[in-house]
Amino acid sequence: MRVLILGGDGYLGWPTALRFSARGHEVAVVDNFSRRRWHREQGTDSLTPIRDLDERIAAWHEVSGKEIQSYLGAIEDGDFLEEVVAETRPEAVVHYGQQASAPYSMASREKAVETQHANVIGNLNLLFAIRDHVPDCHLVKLGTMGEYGQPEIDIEEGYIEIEHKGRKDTLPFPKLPASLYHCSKVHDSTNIHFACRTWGLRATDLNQGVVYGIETDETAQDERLINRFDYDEIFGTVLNRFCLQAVIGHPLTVYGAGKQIRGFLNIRDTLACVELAMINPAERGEFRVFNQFTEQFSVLELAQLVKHAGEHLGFSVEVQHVENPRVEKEEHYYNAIHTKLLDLGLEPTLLGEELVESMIHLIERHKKRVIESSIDPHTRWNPVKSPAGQA
Ligand code: USQ
Repeated sequence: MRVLILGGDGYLGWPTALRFSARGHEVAVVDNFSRRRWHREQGTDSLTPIRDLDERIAAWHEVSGKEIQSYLGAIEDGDFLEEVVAETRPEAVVHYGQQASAPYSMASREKAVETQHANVIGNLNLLFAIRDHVPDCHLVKLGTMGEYGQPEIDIEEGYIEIEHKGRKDTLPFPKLPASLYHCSKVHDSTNIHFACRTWGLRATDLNQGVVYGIETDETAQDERLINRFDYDEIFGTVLNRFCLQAVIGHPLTVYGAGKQIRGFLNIRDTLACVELAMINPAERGEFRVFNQFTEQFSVLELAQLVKHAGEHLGFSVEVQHVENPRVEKEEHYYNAIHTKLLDLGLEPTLLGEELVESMIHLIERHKKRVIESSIDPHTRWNPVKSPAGQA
């Protein structure tokens, strides 16, 4: 298949490009290196020493004999993106090319605007490019479980059948996004759904949970193919952060009570899910939604797991409850349905101590690169401290 991956230099985009290339797909990637730039601006970095995209691609060619084409530019530039789509004529576009950090989007007005501009406009440009050049192409869009929030009812996969005043309909599941980043993903879903209904495009929105892990089969083949690993308060996700904190002797930063529950998945399963969606495309006119995670955990359960695994390896690990910088429910009902990817054949990689220990080993190899001042949370959802209460 001809596949175009937006955000192909990123944490998920790079290993996806390698996996698809390894499996014989014709892969082109687009990136504007914004994640690298945001790190430079805030004085942080990936734990792992990632190479430049050109160097990574050359190394992959050396290792596998396969080519990956690259395009450097911002998808917010509609003319640029249109040219890339017209030239590559993809059968599938995998869209990861977004600002994906909730804290970044809450740090200032400028960063909120930047997030929504990059995400919403980039996605809109993509919809037009697909409509005008490759209308049969399948858009596989990375969404987020955070679009739904934590309602007091079970979360369905995208749609819910509602009976209201004696009439019934199946409608998009209600949304309660948890940050201005998560809001941008809701806006994207609305726009993609509209494009499917109106222009007959085909799309799958992958509402993904929180990803953890570092390596995939392909990135492990050569040191130059290594994946990025973020652990700072802005770009690091919770389990990755806890593993790193255990290694350097930093108390695990549980925000508030720690009873917040989220869906989680291993990075290898992200790639498997995206591939399953891609090779089983949506119908023309269909806006399909999959909930993409494999297990639910509370933050505290993860902290306890990392503490056990860390202590088993000889680290002394303390779990600390820090004041929650976010406005979010700290104790809530959570049951999200996630059967559609399993029905397509997903075989989940389940989280256990062994997996955490393997992450700890990899982190240990690079621990000299840790910038410890970037770990504690400083970005507050509500710096004004008005009585807004819980999300
Ligand atoms: N948390 C802690 N301690 C930390 C970091 C986070 O207790 O040191 C808590 C947060 O308060 C939150 C939960 O862990 O309740 C998850 O936070 P996170 O930073 O791991 O993930 P989140 O901000 O929700 O965003 C991440 C990705 C985002 C993706 C989302 C999926 O950055 O791109 O969309 O996970 S989901 O969470 O399902 O919305």
